[in-house]
Amino acid sequence: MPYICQHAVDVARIPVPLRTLRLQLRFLLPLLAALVLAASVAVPLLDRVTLRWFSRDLNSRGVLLANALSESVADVLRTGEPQRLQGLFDRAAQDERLLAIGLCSADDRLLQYSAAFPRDLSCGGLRERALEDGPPLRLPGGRVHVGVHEVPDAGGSRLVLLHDLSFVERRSQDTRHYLIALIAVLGLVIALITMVVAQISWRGWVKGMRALMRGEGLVAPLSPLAPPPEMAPLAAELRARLRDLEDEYRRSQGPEREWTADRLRSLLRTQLSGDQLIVVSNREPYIHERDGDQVVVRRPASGLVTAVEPVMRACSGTWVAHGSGSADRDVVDAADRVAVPPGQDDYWLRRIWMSAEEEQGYYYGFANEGMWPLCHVAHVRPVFRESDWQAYRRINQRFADAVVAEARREDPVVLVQDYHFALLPAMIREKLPQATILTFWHIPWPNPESFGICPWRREILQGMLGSTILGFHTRYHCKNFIETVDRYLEARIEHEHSTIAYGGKETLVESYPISIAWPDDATLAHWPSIAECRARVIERLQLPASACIAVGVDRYDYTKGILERLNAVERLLDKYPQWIGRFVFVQVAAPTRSALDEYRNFQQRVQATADRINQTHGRPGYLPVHLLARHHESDAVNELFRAADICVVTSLHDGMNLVCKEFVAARDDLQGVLLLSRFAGAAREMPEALIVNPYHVEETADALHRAATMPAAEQRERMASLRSTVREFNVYRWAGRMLADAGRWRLRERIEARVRRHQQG
Ligand code: ADQ
Repeated sequence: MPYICQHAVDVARIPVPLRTLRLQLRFLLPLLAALVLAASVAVPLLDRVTLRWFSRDLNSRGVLLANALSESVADVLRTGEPQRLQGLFDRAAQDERLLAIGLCSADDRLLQYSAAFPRDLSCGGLRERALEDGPPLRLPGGRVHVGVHEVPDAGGSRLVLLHDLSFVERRSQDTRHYLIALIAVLGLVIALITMVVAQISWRGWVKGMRALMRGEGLVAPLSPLAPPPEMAPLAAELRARLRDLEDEYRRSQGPEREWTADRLRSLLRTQLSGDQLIVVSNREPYIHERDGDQVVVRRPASGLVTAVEPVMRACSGTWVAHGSGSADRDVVDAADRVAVPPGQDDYWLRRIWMSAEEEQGYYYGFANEGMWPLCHVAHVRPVFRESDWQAYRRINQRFADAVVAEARREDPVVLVQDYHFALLPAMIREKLPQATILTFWHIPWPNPESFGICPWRREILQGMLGSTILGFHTRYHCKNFIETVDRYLEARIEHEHSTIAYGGKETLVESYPISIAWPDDATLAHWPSIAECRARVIERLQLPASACIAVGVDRYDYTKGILERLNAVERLLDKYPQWIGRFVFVQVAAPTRSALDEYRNFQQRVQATADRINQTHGRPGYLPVHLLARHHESDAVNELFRAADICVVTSLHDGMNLVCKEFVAARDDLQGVLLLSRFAGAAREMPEALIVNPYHVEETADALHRAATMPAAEQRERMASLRSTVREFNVYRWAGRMLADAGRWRLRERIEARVRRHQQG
């Protein structure tokens, strides 16, 4: 996350006093500007008001003077000797403010005036100016106020008083100085108060921010460390930002660098260093079987084991699983453990025992007659028996106890695998509240309506929500799960971040598309050539030399669409008879859950269909369908993939499907065509395959024909693209992304715990 680090460094580099000053300047500069503005408006206003006041004052004085002189003026006018007024006018003009005085007749003749009266002023002009109440008169000596006052009882004659306004200017200047000084002092006081308040609130803010950055109150909105109310919006914002960054980081963990076993190991060293890893699955990765007096080790045919085994080998730890082999008890130590893979001893396998009755209820009953058809839309009704449910709970508890017993510390990383252990996460969480529990659901998750028919739907959801991280193959399965929780539990869901808060704990629901380990150079060096593989398969199965070979490799399960693909093969031979004698379909079907009626019936139907096709279209030396209903070693499966022209994956519903990825990995010659069901999770990652609806026999038959006739160049183009996808989106990436998310989660929880300790201490 270079972006945040860079940002944090920039801020931190600015010294604290400088930062405070910068903040205060942000307050002070606008304040200063406001004060200057106030002064520039107030001073001229003040000038105008002062002038008006003094004008009014001078007018009143003028009226008083006119009244006082009225008798003398009337007397003088009566005698017709206006020069007698000269002495009176000169005395009156000695007043400091009165500049000059004059007497105008009713017809605007200047009758008498004091010495300083400007001679160029006319009585009419002065009267009009006084009437208009205009601005002061500007004379060479300065501004002058003109007052014209009628003298009572003097035949309409008027006294003209010219007042010197320089004293007004002097006073107004004084007032201006006082005002500016006042504004400046006021500004200083406000600035001072602002600085003090800013200082105090900055410190408080910084303290609050530091607390938030330490995680106090950020951790969870309901935690006792919740931030003070004023910080709450900021905390929420920060929390959201952190989540966004986490999401961004998660997304950025994409295609940039190839995931390898080494990279996964280094991730474990850096992000989960010293942490204990425990895997829980029903199926064990190695089965010890008795064969006469010998003990042989077998690898089960399971997508889950195929995916998790490389992770375990990369990071050691303990794998807890059901000990199902006939010699399993003979090889374990006193703690029911055996080191595997045999001869390499990379990790421990801890075996859990169960009686046949318990296995019947937990595994065959609830898991495979209940959960499996419930989660797969394959039109097989789930069966829910109370006794199966009780066995399922009991066995989940037994596995939980084993995990607790295997835990060397209180916070191991536990990888819970699949639908056999829906209750396990909450059971582990109860005993090891600090454990990081990653549950991966290898099969699809249905929509809420379909899941709603399960009588123990709430218990199952509650059990799964004991997980820290809950993984599915696709976003679509995540969405279905979140909607199911929304429908049946009172939980707080954050769709944006794909989290569910339930019972005070949060679960991240995320998609992690599973894959295979991409073959390394050493593995490739041991593979026989394509031609050799083809020759061996042709020889072993007695196929025509020029046969077009299509293969299917599956567990013998009704969800895999084996019946549908046989129907499509039959239709191909009917519709395109040119293929009879040349097109061969080889189905490898590993027996699975044969104790269940549904499976036995299905396997019989498949066998009958294969027989029918062979009877209808077979010839001496040619069988269109080869049904090999037995387990094959991985080398044999690989040989078949390399010999084939077409690989057919027609699952009716599949979480992911690894067979299609194994086929692609096997074809380093860039030849071969993949036919892939649109109902397999893998279809979302592999659009270069021929995508089919397996329920549509005609469409699938046509796709087989198209695959069989596809030009080599087109095959190369499609295969090259498929190979680059599978190579990049390999199993180490699947595990790496999940474990990296777990690492980040643990880091977050450690910080929370530290903050809590810090608060309590
Ligand atoms: P499965 O339903 O077991 O897995 P899948 O993903 O196809 O299905 O894996 C089957 C594995 O078994 C492959 O590795 C295949 O090579 C191997 N296999 C099949 N038939 C075999 C045979 N006859 N002999 C030997 N090996 C055989 C579940 C989900 C899938 C999901 C995986 C992994 O149902 O959707 O892809 O888990 O999450």
